[in-house]
Amino acid sequence: QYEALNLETKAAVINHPTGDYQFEIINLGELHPDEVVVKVVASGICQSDEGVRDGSMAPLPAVLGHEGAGIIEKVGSGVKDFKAGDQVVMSFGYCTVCESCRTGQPSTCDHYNELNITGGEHQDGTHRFYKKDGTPVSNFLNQGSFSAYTITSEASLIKVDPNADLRKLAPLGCGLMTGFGTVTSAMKPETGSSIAVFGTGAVGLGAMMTAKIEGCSTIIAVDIVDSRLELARELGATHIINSKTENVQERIAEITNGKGVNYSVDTTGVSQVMLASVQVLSKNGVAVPLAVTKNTMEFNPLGELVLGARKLLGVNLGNVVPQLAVPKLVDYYNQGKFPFDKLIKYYKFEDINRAASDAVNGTTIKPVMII
Ligand code: CXF
Ligand code: ZN
Repeated sequence: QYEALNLETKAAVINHPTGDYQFEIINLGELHPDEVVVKVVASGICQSDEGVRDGSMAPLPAVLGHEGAGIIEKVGSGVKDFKAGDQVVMSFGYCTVCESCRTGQPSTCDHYNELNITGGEHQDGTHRFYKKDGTPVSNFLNQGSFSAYTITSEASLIKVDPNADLRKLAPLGCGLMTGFGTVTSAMKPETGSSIAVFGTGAVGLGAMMTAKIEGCSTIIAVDIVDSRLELARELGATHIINSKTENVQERIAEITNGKGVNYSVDTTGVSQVMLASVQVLSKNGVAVPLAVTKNTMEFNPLGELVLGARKLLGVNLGNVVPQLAVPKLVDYYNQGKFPFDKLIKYYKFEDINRAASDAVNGTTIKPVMII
């Protein structure tokens, strides 16, 4: 029915819950009118790729990866703003026509889940990837960037400079953008505000670099690894707290003259830490829990939220329009204000299993694979 591509690709496939990435040659499906084929140049690994390796979101077998960048190989018949040869960063997918999409809030698109979370099956039942025996293979966040070639839709593409270094820009489409947007779109801090960031991964550090740009004057990094806290300080934290050796509540009270922080972000997903991120808030403070976790946060709303008029805010992917956010991050990077390259360590695609375990145990903040 649609355009057959007859294109095969080398992909890192998850076949079994929490199993290793296994390299396989698989086929690309048909190209729908709003879609493009991207020759993937590089892909970051995001913690949520690791979180869904158990098949809890995209059903297995799956090609994960959702921080890809590459070169457009071919465009579908309905693609308007891109052509073969364009350099692109990829982000999440959205329908472009629902009310959320039309009002600049694509991360709450009516079709967000079916486009991004549940494996990328089209409404007509077709898939982006197939095994040689015809078994459909899921993608994740409309990308499946752990593959030499992938199919995505026009809405997931952000055009970047033809001379840009795609290996560096690849990770901008998820974690860093989430940290950035959480501050600029959801918190919108007044100049001179205070913010505490729990966890110094790409999301947390992205939030801290952005808090500095936005004029927050107290930026508190909380983690359990001293070397990461030092990096946080280098990237904008005015105070660092090692929660293994220090009492976080007491230290934050001390730093804020007993008031608490105006804003907090949790990127750890650890129950007590998520709770602490609410408890350190000032009156009218805003906490944003960002981790992809199954853990719960249990608290008494009267004590923690009502008295004090605090807010707990859900923010998906920074509540941004990726086509606006990513170019802004590139500009900030070029101005030296968002030095996210300090988080990156490059790996060969063949070393994806090592790169993923380095991300999970924290030895690498942002692994980027050269595909
Ligand atoms: C996540 C947010 C929750 C659903 C999956 C994707 N964001 C980035 O990794
Ligand atoms: Zn992600």
